[in-house]
Amino acid sequence: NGASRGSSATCAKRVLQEILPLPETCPPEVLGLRGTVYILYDVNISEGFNLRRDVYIRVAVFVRRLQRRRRFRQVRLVLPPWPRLYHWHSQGLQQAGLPWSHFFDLDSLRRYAPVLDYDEFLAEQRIFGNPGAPLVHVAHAFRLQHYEVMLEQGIFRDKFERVTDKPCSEGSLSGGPLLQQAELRVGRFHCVRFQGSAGLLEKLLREAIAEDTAGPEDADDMRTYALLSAETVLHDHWGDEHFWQARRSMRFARRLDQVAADFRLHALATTDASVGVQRPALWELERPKRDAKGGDYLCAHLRRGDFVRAREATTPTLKAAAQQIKQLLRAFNMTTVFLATDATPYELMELKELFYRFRLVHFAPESNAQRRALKDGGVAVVDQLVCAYARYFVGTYESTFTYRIYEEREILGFNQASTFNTFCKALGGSCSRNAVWPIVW
Ligand code: GFB
Repeated sequence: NGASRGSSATCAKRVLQEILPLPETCPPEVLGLRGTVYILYDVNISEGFNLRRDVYIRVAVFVRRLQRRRRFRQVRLVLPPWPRLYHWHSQGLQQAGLPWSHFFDLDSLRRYAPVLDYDEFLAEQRIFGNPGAPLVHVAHAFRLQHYEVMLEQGIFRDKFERVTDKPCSEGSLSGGPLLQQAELRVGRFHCVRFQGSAGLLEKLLREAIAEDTAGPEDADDMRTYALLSAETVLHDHWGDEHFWQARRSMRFARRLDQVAADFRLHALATTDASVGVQRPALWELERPKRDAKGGDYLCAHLRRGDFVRAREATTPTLKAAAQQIKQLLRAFNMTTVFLATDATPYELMELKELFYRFRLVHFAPESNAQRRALKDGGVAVVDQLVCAYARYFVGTYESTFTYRIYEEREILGFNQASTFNTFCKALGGSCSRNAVWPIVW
């Protein structure tokens, strides 16, 4: 099927590379990829890891649907290399241009949508195009922008238009090469005001394809398009079964899963069997359940960093957070809290002092080699995974890091009361809570 073509193409590509001497050019029909449309996308550099995961779902749901159209049977979604994100502070680690395989199980993603990691895309381009050519041609790149006025006579309408009344050029707007990848060369660069859900992108792409295609003989050419600032695009239907299928396919890389499982075993004495979570090997085989028990610990996701300043009104002080956690531990007759946090080492020391008589557990790589292997993003994923298996979870108001843990626990089958909990600014006060978006099967 379409979803597995990505991996068979990759496999065929490796065979070609390793066994056969490459001819000057290798026509796409050799691997049955005539007419392939590659879609590159990117997200504004200031957005964090967990919003980027949500943007992936918007685009993946769109591309999976797009595959049903004859013109897009061979569509491929190219996963943007992870730039060094603003929150990845550690020095001395190579944290720029990370592939998606560093964080996610690509085979699992591919069973939902036809995705390629960026290096796989480059390899396909080089085999099918000119093997010696250093540049990859992107026919059109679209930088999506919000409309200045969203409502028309009080109505929100899905629409887009190319910007012609203001200057728009690749250099002046992107501040660097497309997707930070020096080999990408754009044919035509457009700024597009865009308002609406991902489905509307089909029209945008069709218009571009029509502009490029002189006649029927062109229709089978391979072409690449880029969508920049893809966070502008909304979900077609947020939170429906398609959203959740894409979300369930987004399993973490096995290496990261293993590090989290080892840590849970050694530091928290829990296994999948003891917490009542037996996840099938394939996400497609998961079934609704609500009986996960969770390990004998509470997990708290305590967002610090920029939240302390930018969201002062809703972010608790360390003391107020510790009071709330201790109250919950007493209420559930537990003694151990696993703390997931981006707190500084100094804040962590302060927190440890606030937890005398209780056990505070925190994950840190056990060696420099492990730190180099996981990198900051991998450590954060381990934190999320350990929280996903806790008996009870409490997270930070309006943090997408917290929201992704809620989702993971919904998939694993916890009851909602143990999951959708939010820190208040202070103990005992009434406060805003995060939204509850239960899983749909
Ligand atoms: O993931 P993220 O977008 O969540 O960004 P928010 C927060 C980043 O901080 C994570 C680190 O991706 C991690 O790198 N981080 C946060 C953590 N919590 C933890 C933790 O418990 N453990 C570890 N190891 N790392 C967004 C920001 O943050 O909130 C935006 O990305 C903006 O810049 C927005 O500020 C309001 O949704 O929490």
